[in-house]
This record gives sequence, structure tokens and C-alpha cells, in this order.
Amino acid sequence: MSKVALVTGITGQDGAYLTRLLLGKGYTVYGTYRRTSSVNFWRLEELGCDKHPNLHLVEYDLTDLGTNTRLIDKAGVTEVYNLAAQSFVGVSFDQPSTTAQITGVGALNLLEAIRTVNRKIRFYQASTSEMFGKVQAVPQIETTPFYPRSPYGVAKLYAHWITINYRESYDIFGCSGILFNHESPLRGREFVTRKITDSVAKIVQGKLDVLELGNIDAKRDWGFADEYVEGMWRMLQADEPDTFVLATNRTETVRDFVTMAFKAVNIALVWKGAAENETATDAKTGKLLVRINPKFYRPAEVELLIGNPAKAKEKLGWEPKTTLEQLCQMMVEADLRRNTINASF
Ligand code: NDP
Ligand code: GDR
Repeated sequence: MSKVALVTGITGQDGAYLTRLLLGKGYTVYGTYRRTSSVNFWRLEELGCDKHPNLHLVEYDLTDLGTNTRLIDKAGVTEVYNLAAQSFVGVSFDQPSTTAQITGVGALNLLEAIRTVNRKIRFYQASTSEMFGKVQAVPQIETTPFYPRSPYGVAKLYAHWITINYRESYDIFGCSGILFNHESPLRGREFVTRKITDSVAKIVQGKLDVLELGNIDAKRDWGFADEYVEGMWRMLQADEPDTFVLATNRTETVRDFVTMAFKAVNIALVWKGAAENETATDAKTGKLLVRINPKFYRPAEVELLIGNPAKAKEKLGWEPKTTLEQLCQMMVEADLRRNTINASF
């Protein structure tokens, strides 16, 4: 029997990579997007799957329970991947209620729809390392205590636990993937890695003078998004529903990523100063290239994330392959290309 997947948040980074993976495996994919005045499918276009005959794009809002039920009922869905979210941590401090509705209650709406329509439908919840928040132990694993530090992290924690609750209460095959940061050339420009690689490309091409950042001491475990969506799929093919960490088990500071991105275009940086006064200049010319702007600081910060994906390796045969250096190079090269052709993404 052919498999039918519903992917919420198909206009996002992971939605695009997952759609390509599922179409390649012969799935029919229903991908949801929000009605806005300027819907943008550039990621699907970039991966060459926007016109695939087995891809159906459907208008949808995660916060509307009725829409969820009708969609799942009509499409004959066998697997649901809930990727839709207000996913920017910084914005969640300014829009905490909206974030709770979309990122938290949105998952409940989908689970309720599954409970009502067909409990055999398998469900993937896009959980996050942000749930670990304030460091309780390192490296973080599935059993590490949670301590979220943002309205986004708190909302995701609700979605995580409601997935487990529906698994235990109604025997729904609900999996929660606790994914650490994963990046790619398709990453949104508001997230720090893409902001950095895009800015490096613009600086090289004379379109930007200085890159401004917030807390560059924050440490993240960054992997390649294309590999992480494979892990999501594997979770739904397992014999039992479960919770898995996907991560690389390596952590670096934002500062390290900046140094790496400039190195990718043969610019060595000299870092000076501390906290709000820290700067980086070009080692050859002395030109100022990076400075701190406190407007990018968050009210509460997650200082250190590093995940151990041993359980995913053992039970799903999943492990990351791309190094951070390779990922960074790939992103810088993509942004150099895009900025050359003046693309709007
Ligand atoms: P993106 O921000 O790129 O994509 C989020 C998607 O959600 C977009 O398609 C967006 O649509 C959609 N969306 C937002 N609000 C709604 C709504 N009310 N109804 C329907 N759709 C909505 O995120 P990523 O692809 O990077 O991440 C995918 C998921 O994984 C997210 O849930 C994120 O929180 C989670 N996650 C991501 C990690 C990462 O490092 N990338 C790590 C751990 C978890 P629109 O284009 O209209 O805004
Ligand atoms: P994060 O990613 O909050 O980890 O959430 P982001 O790239 O936004 O921030 C990473 C770290 O960099 C620091 N930082 C800056 N961040 C941004 N965006 N812009 C800046 O100018 C800047 N300067 C410093 C941040 O303070 C932070 O410490 C991402 C999202 O994809 C979530 O949806 C996902 O759940 C988690 O990763 C895992």
C-alpha cells in the first residue's frame, strides 16, 4: 500500500528536505502552508520538488482544530510530521501567546485529529534541544532533565509531553525527536548561522560593512538538516514509538562559527575586547568586520547545548556525517552564489 505523509510547515527548512526525502521514497506528500499575501516556496523550488506530481500543497493553519481533522480525514494520511511552529526563539519573547498556540497547542490539535479520525496514523513531533535550556547535565540525552529558557522552549515542552501522553493514553504511535540545531543553505536568515554566512558573502561582495551579533559565547551543537530529516523518517519506521535525541556530540561557540565562516573566504580574524565591546577585524587589513549589538541579546539565554545521539545510532542506525566545517563551507558558498545573482532568499 502506498504511503501518504502529511508534512506541516513545508515552507520551512526541514519541510523542504523531508519532502524531497519522502517523494524519493515513493510517498504521496500533502504539505501545508499558511495563507499569506506572499507565500514562498523557494526552498522546494531549490530542491527541485515543487512540481512533483505526488506533492500536494494545501492551505492550513495549525491552530485550527477543524482544519486538522478534515485534512487528515480527507487525504488518507498514514504518517504525520509536525514541523510547523513559530520556531524563532528570539521572537517567542515578544509573542509568547502566539508561540504557545502554534508551537504548543498546535501539536495537540493534530494529535486530537488523529485520535478522532484514525489512531493507526503515525505521528512525529519536532521537539528541540531548547527544552534542555539551562544546563542540568552534559552531554544531553533523552533522560536529561528539562529546564526551558524561553516561551518557545516551554511551548515545545508541552508539545513533547502531550505526544508522550497520547502515546500512553490512546496507544497512538507518537514519536518525539529531540533535535539539536541543524542548519543548511536553506536555513532562514534570522537564525545565527545563516545570518553569519549570508553576511560574510555580502561583506566579500562589498554589500555590507559590518556583521552585528548578540551573545557570541553561546555554544551550540550544529548538524546538517538534510541528515536530520532522515532521522525523523526512521523514527516513524521503527517497531515502537519512542523519543530520540539527534545531535553531533560536538559543540562550538557562535564566535567559532563566525571565525570558520570568514576562513571559508580566506579571511583570518583578530578578536579583541570582551562582552559588548568585543570586535573582530581582518588580520591583513585591520578593517572592522564584526561587532556586538546588545539588541540581539535575549532576556534569558541557553548557554550550552551538546547532545549524545547514541540511542538513535543504536536503535535507528542514524548518525551524522557532515562536519561543521563542511556545513559552514556549503552555506557560505550557497550565499556567495545567491548574492551574485541577487536572489531574494
Ligand atoms: P522553519 O522556521 O524553517 O519552518 C517553520 C514552518 O512552520 C514554516 O513552514 C512556517 O510557515 C510554519 N508555520 C508557522 N506557523 C504556522 C501556523 N500557525 N500554521 C501552520 N504552519 C505554520 O523551521 P525549521 O524547518 O528549521 O524547523 C522545523 C521544526 O523543527 C520546527 O517546529 C522547529 O521548531 C523544530 N526544530 C528545529 C530545529 C532546527 O535547528 N532547525 C531544531 C529542533 C527543532 P511560514 O513559512 O508561513 O512561516
Ligand atoms: P536557537 O538558534 O536559538 O539555538 O534556536 P539561533 O540561531 O537563533 O541562535 C543560536 C545562538 O546564537 C545566539 N546569537 C544570535 N542568534 C540570532 N538569531 N541572531 C543573532 O544576531 C545572534 N547573536 C548571537 C543566540 O542568542 C543563540 O544563543 C534554533 C531554532 O531553530 C529553534 O527552532 C530550534 O528549536 C533550536 O535551534 C534547536
